Amino acid sequence: MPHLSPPPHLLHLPPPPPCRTGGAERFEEVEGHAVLFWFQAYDVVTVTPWLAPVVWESTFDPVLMDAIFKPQNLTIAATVFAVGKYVQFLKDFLLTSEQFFFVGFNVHIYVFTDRPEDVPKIQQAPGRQVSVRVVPSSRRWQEISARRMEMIHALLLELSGSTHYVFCLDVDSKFHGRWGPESLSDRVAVVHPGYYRDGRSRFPYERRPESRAYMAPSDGDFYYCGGAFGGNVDQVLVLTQTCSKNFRDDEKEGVEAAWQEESHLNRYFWENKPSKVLSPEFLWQDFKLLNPEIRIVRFSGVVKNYAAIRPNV
Ligand code: UD2
Repeated sequence: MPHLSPPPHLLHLPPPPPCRTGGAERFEEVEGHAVLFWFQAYDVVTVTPWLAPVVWESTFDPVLMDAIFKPQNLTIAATVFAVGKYVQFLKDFLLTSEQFFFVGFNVHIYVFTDRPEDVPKIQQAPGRQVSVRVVPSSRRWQEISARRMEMIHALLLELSGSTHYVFCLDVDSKFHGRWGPESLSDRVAVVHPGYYRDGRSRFPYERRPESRAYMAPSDGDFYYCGGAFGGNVDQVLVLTQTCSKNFRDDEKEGVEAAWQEESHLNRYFWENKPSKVLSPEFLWQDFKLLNPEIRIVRFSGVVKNYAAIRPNV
């Protein structure tokens, strides 16, 4: 946020109603004027029971984070799959990543697609690049979604030693706000925006014991999304190897977990706790109304017509 000097036209909003949770004042720029806003503070979890931070707006100082991490000359990879008609989402994904995703860092985006000729060329800042990897088409969306883990694993075997961190992201999404080094850690999970207010009995984990993604009713911390996860390259190598092996072993026994790799990811993070958890600011969904505790949307899934874009329904 830009530093604002004392405002000539200060709009001081009326004091907030009494509340138990408290709040904070903050200047924000609105149409060239500094406006003093009152932010209601809502109770959110900012640290897990195993002492991993949960990253929300105002739990970190972005200027300080950049000052610490930029001199380290890190390389950050991102993987994104755009198979079949999903290639149409690439342009917005790539353009908005330029604006918001690790700005000022070395960023290498790996696009996995069966339509390399349709990958848009975008202008990138120095230190940023896009590479295309050709993958087979598929007649089942479940297979595209599920096979991502093994293809990411193969890529990471190449990147280990030269790339520090990787994030694996859904393509049908856009960046809307800063996503920077505050997200870096060994194992990084994002809390699913659809379930973060629910108790674990409502989480859509795989509930059949015959699957390797099985979660018993008493198991589970958060429900994490498959559309964004990451961490240190060597840690994500282990994660993708484990999840893809479990998926394949299930498949040999005729089992497909309820939410494919997302189910296996949730099982993995139950056994191997994330060292950092990102709040749903890091993967929201455009169709959802904003809840008051979501003060910034950094990355969000676009509204899509599944029947029109998936190879099967
Ligand atoms: C959710 C998850 C997704 C995955 C899926 C279940 C979130 C926000 N999304 O998304 O990560 O776990 O459930 O498997 O957590 N894709 C293609 N071509 C296709 C179909 C899929 O490229 O024809 C890729 C693409 O990168 C897409 C991703 O797979 O973003 C996930 O597929 P989806 O977006 O159709 O799945 P969705 O919305 O149910």
